[in-house]
Amino acid sequence: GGPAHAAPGDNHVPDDPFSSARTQWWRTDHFGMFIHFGLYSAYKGEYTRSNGTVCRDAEWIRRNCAIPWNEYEAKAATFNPSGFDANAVVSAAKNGGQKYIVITTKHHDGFAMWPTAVNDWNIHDRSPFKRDILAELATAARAQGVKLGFYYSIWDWHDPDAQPGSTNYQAYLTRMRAQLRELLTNYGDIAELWFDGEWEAPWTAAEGTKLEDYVRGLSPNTIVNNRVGTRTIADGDFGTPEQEIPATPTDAQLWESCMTINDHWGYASYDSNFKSTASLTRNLVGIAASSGNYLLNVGPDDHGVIPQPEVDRLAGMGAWLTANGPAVYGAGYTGLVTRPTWGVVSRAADKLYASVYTWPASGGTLHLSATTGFTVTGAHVLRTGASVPVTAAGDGFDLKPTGTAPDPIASVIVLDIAPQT
Ligand code: JFZ
Repeated sequence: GGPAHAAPGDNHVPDDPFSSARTQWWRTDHFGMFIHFGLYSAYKGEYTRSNGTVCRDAEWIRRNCAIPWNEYEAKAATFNPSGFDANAVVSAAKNGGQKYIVITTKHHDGFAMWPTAVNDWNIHDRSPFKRDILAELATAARAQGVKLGFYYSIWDWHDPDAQPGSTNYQAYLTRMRAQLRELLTNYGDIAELWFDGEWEAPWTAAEGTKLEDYVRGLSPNTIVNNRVGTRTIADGDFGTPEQEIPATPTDAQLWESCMTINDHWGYASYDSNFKSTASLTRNLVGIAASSGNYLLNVGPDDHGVIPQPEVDRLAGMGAWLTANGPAVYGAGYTGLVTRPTWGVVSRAADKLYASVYTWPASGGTLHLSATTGFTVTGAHVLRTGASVPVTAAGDGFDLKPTGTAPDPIASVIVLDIAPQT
């Protein structure tokens, strides 16, 4: 039987993404690292024109700053990110509690970050950097138990056959498939495939259906985003809200919200508008409590090194997760309570995890409004084990924790619940 979300006539989804064995680890883990790293990183977010004016942008810099292609290609000849350390990248993810990594293999500039045999617009053929960062990442990720996924832009500004009005678009699509075959067969298991740029002609929904069939045939266990098609609910395995936390959990589709850690995806040396560890952590908790995934981006610099403020924030999140992981890993939407003003509540089986952002003053109460009947048999602070008194009150329960907040980022109270009778 076809999955409930499939459109009529849709036969390219192999099974229901919710129940598929393919997605279960992903639905449990909730948290991944996005990496935007490409030739654009070499610009450090700034292009100085010959007349001295400066144009700022990150991974879109070639287009938005109208860098002539001959200049952009010349930049490739100097691109040597020799500081790239796959083990350090994977450690940064692992220390942050991130269970998977999705790296840009080819962004809209069309520049392949691996030694593709399909064309010579790649880091191996055009730059002095002769290493294969995807192979290095795959090895390091496997060694450290982190999963690896690939971002791949369908939109390609560089390939002449991919341009609007192309009379030879199929030739580009053949090359695209050949590159995807390399990515899905040369680097071990690929956990996730994150397509992008599907909104640009000449790409069509019909091509998306064929592409999804193709990648599933090559790698049936790879989780595919909905930008493979036209982001209908039948496209791929999961939706891709960008820079947002959907207000209400959706039962219709798996989803993964990708977000920047500052204000750019790719490296921009002047962008120090980093989100705080607390707000990043609360994003993760809020997303997990709505049964979504959080793909938090880092932007390695022109040397291939993740900026230290980004590494530090991940480490802070990881420290919080070490103490409070059960509120995120394996947890999801409660289906039992409304979201309180003082924090967010997630659930795993017979436990609720109340992540408290605003700890009550001495003698104060945290009220939880129930949307359906259930009982609470006990509660305690996850980090300290301190018991928390709970009483039935009004439309739900009152929690009366004592003392000061055990955790300034989010203090987790575990409620043991009994199923409604
Ligand atoms: C795309 C890329 O253009 C961008 O450079 C970055 O890689 C990001 C993750 O994805 O940008 C988008 C894609 C979709 C939307 C907005 C920006 N959208 O749906 O609003």
